[in-house]
Amino acid sequence: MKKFALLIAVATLACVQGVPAGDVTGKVTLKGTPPPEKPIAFDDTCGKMQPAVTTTRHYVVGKEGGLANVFVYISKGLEGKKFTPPADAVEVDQQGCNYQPYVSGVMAGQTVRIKNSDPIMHNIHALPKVDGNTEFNFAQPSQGDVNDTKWTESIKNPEVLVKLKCDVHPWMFAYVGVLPHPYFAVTDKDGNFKIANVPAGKYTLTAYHLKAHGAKPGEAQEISVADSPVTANFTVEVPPPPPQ
Ligand SMILES: [Cu+2]
Repeated sequence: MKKFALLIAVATLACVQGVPAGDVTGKVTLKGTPPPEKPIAFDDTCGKMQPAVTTTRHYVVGKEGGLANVFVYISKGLEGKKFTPPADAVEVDQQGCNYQPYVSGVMAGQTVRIKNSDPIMHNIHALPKVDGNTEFNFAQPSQGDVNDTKWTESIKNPEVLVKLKCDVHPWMFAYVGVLPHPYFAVTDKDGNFKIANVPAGKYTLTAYHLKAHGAKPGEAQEISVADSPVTANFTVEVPPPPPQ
């Protein structure tokens, strides 16, 4: 009898561990020539800090046209499934009078740790648009200030992307994608992304770039994940300039 119970336990464990899943990887390539980035008109204090970011980051293009800062996520196919937010925080740091990273992603309910690494005052002003997410605005006057609670108190619902800005320095912006599941990624400097361990199934995968897509939903493609890696590449076009 004991042996039988053990066999059931082993079989159950094997099933849990054996849920088929695959990594989804790919590259987002920019087609077309983006407008030149604008130099940031720093004030005296920030200019003296030799900031790492000195221009706008509208189109950050790397090797072979790879487009950085694209938010890639499963937009359909996970409805009705429940996921637990990761316990670790995603950090948004104020560093050299800019936000790092520029684009990031979290699960709804996950902490965004807001930090100030600069020896001057910044403030974080979140401007969500989705119902149930509320605006917040608070100052971090000193180097080393950290806040783990403002985000989780205010941003409870999925939203792609929540805009953050600093009211002290009008060039400072960051964007955070919020999803009801953990299957998303932001492209690196060469446009590559990897979404690990996606459960087997059929999904819509969307790639959204703030400047290229604006109010549009982004590029979408259907993917089918089984027990092996899936490749999904995207091409994003620079939109035509607005009529003069
Ligand atoms: Cu600031």
